[in-house]
Amino acid sequence: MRPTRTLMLAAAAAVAIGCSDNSTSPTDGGTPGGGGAAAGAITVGNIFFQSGHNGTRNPAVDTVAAGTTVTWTWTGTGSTPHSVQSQGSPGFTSSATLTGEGQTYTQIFTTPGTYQYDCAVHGAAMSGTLVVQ
Ligand SMILES: [Cu+2]
Repeated sequence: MRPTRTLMLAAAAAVAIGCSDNSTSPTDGGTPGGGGAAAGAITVGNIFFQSGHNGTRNPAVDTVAAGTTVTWTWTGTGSTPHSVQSQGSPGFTSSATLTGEGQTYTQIFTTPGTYQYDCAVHGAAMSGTLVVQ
């Protein structure tokens, strides 16, 4: 009885080690560097847009599936106003000019296309590209 139980414990330990080895390699893929946030989370900073998903900045370049809710969040902007301003075609509804930590602007993108945006206050000094597919 006792030897059998010891063997089973050894086998269980081996399985656990195998699992932890596998978990050290990322499985989500396509997330080089960056904050690791879900696709569609974008930081509005001084003076940049930055993808929360892959870390790209000026332009922040994000690729999302059609139907994704995209959220821009004002982060560390202090008293400096910014906006999310659609540029060119296809376009989307631009935000108001907002000031203050933690402000957010959300849009749901349902139509595939490449959307360009900047900031109405800072123009091309802040830029982003959203690829909806
Ligand atoms: Cu700005």
